[in-house]
Amino acid sequence: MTDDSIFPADFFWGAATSAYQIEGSPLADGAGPSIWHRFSHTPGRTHSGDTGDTACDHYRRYEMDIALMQRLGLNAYRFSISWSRVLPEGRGRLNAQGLNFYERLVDGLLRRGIEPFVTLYHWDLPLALDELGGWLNRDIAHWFADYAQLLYRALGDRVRLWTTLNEPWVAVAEGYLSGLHAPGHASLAEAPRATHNFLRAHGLAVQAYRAEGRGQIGLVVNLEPKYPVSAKPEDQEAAARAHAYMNRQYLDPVFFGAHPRRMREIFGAHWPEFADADMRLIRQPIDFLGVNYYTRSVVRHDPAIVPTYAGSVRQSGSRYTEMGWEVYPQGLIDTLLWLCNRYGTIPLYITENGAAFADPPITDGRVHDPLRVDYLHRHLRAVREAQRQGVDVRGYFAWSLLDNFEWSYGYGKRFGLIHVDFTTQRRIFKDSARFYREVIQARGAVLGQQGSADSPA
Ligand code: IFM
Repeated sequence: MTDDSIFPADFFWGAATSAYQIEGSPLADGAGPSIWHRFSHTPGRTHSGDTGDTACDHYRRYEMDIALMQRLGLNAYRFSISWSRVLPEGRGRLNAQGLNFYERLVDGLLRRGIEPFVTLYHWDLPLALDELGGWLNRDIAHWFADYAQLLYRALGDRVRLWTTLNEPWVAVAEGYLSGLHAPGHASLAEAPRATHNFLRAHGLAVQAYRAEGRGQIGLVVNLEPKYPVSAKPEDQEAAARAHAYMNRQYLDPVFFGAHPRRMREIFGAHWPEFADADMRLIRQPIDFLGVNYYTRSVVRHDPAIVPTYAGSVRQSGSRYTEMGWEVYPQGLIDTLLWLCNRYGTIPLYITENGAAFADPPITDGRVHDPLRVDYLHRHLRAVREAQRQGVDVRGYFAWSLLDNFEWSYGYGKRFGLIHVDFTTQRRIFKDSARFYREVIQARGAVLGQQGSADSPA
């Protein structure tokens, strides 16, 4: 008898992090500052004035962290490269010591049988490039492709899986529209231009990879299904707008070579015409798609929410994380099925999934985090269910390996499977890490068989 809950033998069991959130030492060994360095050092921008100056001190403790990954049983690790560590001014002069850090990291992972899964951009733009206009300057597509090419050449003999951008939607919505993230702009006119340049940069970097890459390249997007709160036309329309804005804004151009028509409805006169040649550049075939999934949104028309006029309705009876995100594993299945229906059967990775909960105090050297265990359990079951329904999901990366710097929330939100004491840098496996290890060892058999992904573990 076959056990239906068993994941394929070549499934990637991973965890994810990003450079600014864990590395610390942002200016060490010749590195240049990033926009997040400036932003977090600007009073009032982050919770308690927290910065990534030390974070998890991973830059100096990476060997210990690789050993923890091995203890966890991971066979893949998703991390990002700090552009300004490698190119302090974002272009031109190489900082060999910065590049060497990533070479040592990759070699250390491979020695322990862990597949490196590299993200080229996870929000930490070199400050020098921001001073030239950053994502608003069309030249950034070339700066990014040159940086990407340098890394393909340096690491391409060892890294087989690459992604260009992490969550460009968040980078624009928070960095150029709400101003809650670096570079801290709040402009309806800038957001569409930044979006378009992110997409052009992605397209050029994929093109550069095709010229010499030996592995696979994709893009990572954050997706969140939008369900209308009622059958009223205005709520249905609001949900459709929110869906186009968050879920289709980056994927339609990449897969179809066109921005969704609703973008003009959302941004009005601020949404420019984009050249056909740009759209052709953006529509590069990719080898896989990375999906970051955390929650869903139940949507109603809300004139106060700019630019979509779509607000979220809190669901009584649901559990919410410390980020205020509803725990809703069925949304992951719905999202994956929607992706396959709309864009075809491309290989998929769940490149982030996880939850911030207020962990209880450490007792007997243990961190008991039953809510995170339950979250993981139900979402992993959802992944398996999606596979059973025919979706080609090839790997799962828990967010995050370690508690870390949660952007404007600073160290106030903990997503880690591994607890980090930010004073001593001591790491402790939470119960969720132990649970994940068991799941990996059993290839999912411990998740339980059938049933709705929504029934609590
Ligand atoms: O911490 C972030 C990560 O950098 C990008 N995706 C969502 C995570 C949780 O907010």
